[in-house]
Amino acid sequence: MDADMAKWRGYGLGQFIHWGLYSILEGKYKGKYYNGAAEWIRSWKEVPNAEYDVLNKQFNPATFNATAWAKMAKQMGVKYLTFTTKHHDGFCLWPSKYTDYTIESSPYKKDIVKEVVDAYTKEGIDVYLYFSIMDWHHPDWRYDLKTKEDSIAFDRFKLFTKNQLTELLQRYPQTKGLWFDGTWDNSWKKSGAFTDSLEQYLKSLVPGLIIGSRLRADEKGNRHVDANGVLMGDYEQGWERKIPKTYADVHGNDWDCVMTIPENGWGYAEKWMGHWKTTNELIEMTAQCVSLGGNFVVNFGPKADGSFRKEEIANAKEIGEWMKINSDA
Ligand code: FUL
Repeated sequence: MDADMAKWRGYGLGQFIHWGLYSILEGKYKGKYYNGAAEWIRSWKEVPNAEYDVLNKQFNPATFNATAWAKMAKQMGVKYLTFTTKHHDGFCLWPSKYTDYTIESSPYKKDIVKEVVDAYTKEGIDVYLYFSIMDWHHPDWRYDLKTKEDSIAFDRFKLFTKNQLTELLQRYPQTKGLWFDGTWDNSWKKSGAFTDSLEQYLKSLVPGLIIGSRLRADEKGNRHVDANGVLMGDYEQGWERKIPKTYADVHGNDWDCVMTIPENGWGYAEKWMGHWKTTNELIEMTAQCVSLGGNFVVNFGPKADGSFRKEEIANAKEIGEWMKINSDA
């Protein structure tokens, strides 16, 4: 709906949070550091899946306080949050009734998505749910549909996905939108008709729901446009860790850019990759995105216990001081 997109256009600054079982491993396994994004460590073949998939038994974020997270975000000046309900490893931070691999199976037990949605909404920060279509844990997930069995399994997976998304929107009706990930494999690309109908269906559940372009995988590149070059979804969701330079780059679309503070890696890692961006760099990026009509979304990767790295806390505080003087909200 127009009013919802008008609000979206005015956000300017957002916060992304990546939190899950990968946060327990901190980017390393048996003392060896994973040379990739920490949240991808399960796909590092040296971590046996059987060992990764029991990390839920250890997830018990003692110091997690959703209200404190939301207050930090408020002080930072962010207008919306995108929160990982389920990343590629398939672990759900809400008690989904469609799989056992959820927060309910952890010692923590409580519904983290609810705590986050409630706390941020209370601070007046809109909440968007990150949802990975790719699911390494689910037996019916397929990278490609090569056999009839693959197609049958993936049909079950599509239903599972639809059920989980329905569940999320019904449990958290305050949700403003969905940020999709893990849609690049052939199995999903071959499910175009399903994704089209899924998008319409989700929008019918929550009037005004905003859906990023990545739900619908395109055949060629990552701009998620249809055969006629028309953007799929409500906004362009392809700006990851790079910022458009000119108006021409953003094709006149609505868009947001999501950014890691280190060079790469979204989940918590003991040793982060590359340069840790300074507050000034993050502010310049915010200004550049806003000047090109987009929103800038800074990622945070809390530790498994729910606390933030001291560098992140400092970035958030300093950005907030700048926002207080330089933004009109
Ligand atoms: C990517 C994912 O593969 C990363 O792990 C991260 O979630 C980033 C925001 O999107 O596609």
